[in-house]
Amino acid sequence: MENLYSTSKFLSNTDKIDDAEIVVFGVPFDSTVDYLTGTRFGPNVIREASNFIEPFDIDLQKNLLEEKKIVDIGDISPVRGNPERTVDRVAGVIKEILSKKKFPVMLGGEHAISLGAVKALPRDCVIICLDAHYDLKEVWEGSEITHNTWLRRACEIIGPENVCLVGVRTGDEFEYDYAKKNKILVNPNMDELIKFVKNKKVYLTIDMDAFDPSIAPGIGTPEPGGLLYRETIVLIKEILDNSKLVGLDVVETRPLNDNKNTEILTSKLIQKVLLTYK
Ligand SMILES: [Mn+2]
Repeated sequence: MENLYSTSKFLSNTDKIDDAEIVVFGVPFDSTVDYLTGTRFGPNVIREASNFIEPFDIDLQKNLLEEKKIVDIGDISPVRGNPERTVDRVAGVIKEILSKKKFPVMLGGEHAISLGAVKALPRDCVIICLDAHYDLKEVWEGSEITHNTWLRRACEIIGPENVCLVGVRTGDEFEYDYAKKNKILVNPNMDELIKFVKNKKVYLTIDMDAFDPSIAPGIGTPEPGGLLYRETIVLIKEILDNSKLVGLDVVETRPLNDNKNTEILTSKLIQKVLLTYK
């Protein structure tokens, strides 16, 4: 692994990559610095929150630390102001984790980093993206790789027909038209979703703004009318029961001074996925 440094750890029970089934790492990257961002602080607040959550899951009656071996290898140092190189670093690390037949969990960071995962995935993979936004803009503020454009770039790599968006409720007319014209599956019902993932390899990317801002206020771009926790868990369980999950990222969480609900929700969600995937 390249240039990784360690801060606090995500819930883990080994320090050795070779012993682990699940490899967690952070990417403290955001491209713009203004009051709306701060997702570069995401990985560490997610890690801290993970240590406040019981590893025993009452619904599933399983303890994550008894079920799976988890290592946290620290953060990839992002290349500030250079999303292309940051994405390539992400791709390199995820490729290495997948080549060791392990399950990558990436903590963001802004959503652009997920393009690195897409670059590293086997080509027979589909992507499920939970997001309030399409992220399908052609360019954004002169840049081709941003949190608003990364899924457009991903579609150019894996094909729009292999992309499913869940939780989308805002975008411009060009994104709307692109999704429609290219037959991207947007906000499917449960039958359509199961058909889409059935017996496929799936990569799951969760932008925390997919959730309603009332339960996840610590994100960059709040949008009313989002997903709630329990309905999302039902949906994710259906995805995992019907497919082979190959990796996960959770992005766009940023700390607020007076509210830790978002990082707690983020950590809980990751633990739920790690306990549920086959
Ligand atoms: Mn997004």
